[in-house]
Amino acid sequence: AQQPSFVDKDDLRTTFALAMSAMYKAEVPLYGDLVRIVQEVNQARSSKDLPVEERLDLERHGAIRLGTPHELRTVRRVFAQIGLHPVDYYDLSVAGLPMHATAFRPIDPKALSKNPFRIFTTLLRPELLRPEPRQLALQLLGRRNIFSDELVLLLGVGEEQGGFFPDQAERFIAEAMKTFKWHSVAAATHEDYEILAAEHPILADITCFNSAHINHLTPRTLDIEMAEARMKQEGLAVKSRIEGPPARQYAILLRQTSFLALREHISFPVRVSTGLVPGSHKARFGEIEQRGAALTAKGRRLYDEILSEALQRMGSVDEGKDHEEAYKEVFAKYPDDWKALLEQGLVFFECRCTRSARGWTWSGPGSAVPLSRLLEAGVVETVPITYEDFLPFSAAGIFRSNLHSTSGDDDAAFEPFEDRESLESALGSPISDSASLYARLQAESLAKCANALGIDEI
Ligand code: OOG
Ligand code: NI
Repeated sequence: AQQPSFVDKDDLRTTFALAMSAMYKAEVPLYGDLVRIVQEVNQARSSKDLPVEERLDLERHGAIRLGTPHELRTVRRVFAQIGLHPVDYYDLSVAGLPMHATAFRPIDPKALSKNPFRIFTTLLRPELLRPEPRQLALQLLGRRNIFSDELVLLLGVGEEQGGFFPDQAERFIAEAMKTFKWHSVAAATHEDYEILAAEHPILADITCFNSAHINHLTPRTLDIEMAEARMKQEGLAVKSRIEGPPARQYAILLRQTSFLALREHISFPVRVSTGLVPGSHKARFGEIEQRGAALTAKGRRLYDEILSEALQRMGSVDEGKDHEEAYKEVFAKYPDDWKALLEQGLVFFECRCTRSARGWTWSGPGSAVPLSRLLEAGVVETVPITYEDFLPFSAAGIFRSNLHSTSGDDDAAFEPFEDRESLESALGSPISDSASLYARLQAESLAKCANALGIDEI
């Protein structure tokens, strides 16, 4: 008989995402409503510009928050089994959050096209906390174990074998879900919870439970404005604004919004007896996203410049409609036609030969042909490379909308600084750079076209 072979990692990622989606819908019924709204909006929009195999009913990302280097390293190993790898470093301390992050995502284009599901993963930075809450946080984190014995065992087996056989894969997914599920009984007393929440609401979320509960999942919408309007119509409490670039002709980067985290009933253990006391906690929400072209370093610099100017301008006008108008007005400076984006080197693109490439020969001097000439001749076309990553400012906006603090953002008790090395050392592996990944895709597509056209270089 034929040996059963390993389950494909991309397929396993889809199984994982589906399991997570089912679990989250069961845990947070409102999230099921959000998915339905997004599906209705996507159906209402013509889908003519969608690649054929694109599966819109699959979530595009989720997020978890971890407490210790050991947790992050183990999660990295779990995610590697479903084809997810750390890409890009996000410093959230600039936004007053005592944490930094990476995004686990598929890296190669084939894997991305099969299923681009990713998980934004933050790690607590205890060194940014004041000594007392820090000590309490570390004490709570030190005594918790968010991985089942079975999961750790399977992980070792999967790593040694180089994959999972179908029955192992099934157990692996079931055990992994335990790490990310919600616990309605806290692992800390109410007093400890309050101390940590007073230091930072996110700190209580990270340290007071015996799991790294998934805090949101995010389907992709074809029309974020329409989806936002429908969410409001149905009475969902929607975040005050859509993060990222305003609506444009040519979508760039990432736009996102969400319904706000729900206040949920939680029981807290009592120190001196075996009883429980009631309380509540806010962590979980539902988000939607719309993605556009990845930007080059130059394009990103321009985006960041305009973003900070737009935010400043927005801050100087009254809340409400004018607010968004001011934001949009500043962003009007960002070129919004494909030719300009391309010519100014602001976007990453994939080069493809057209049908006219057949039989075409280069009659000019030399054998390196500028892209512009090939575009003029109609033998190649350029298509945007989709941005697969996150935006630190938008992420901070999502975080902030879910913390009840009404104050500004500068009330943090620490000086912000980046610390990529310590995140990499916690991971036990280097973090890839998204810009190099996009640049490589672009270069490979150019080389392939040059080859097909019989020229040395484009
Ligand atoms: C993560 C927030 C960041 C996004 O889409 O930018 C994020 C969190 O709340 O833990 O998911
Ligand atoms: Ni998100």
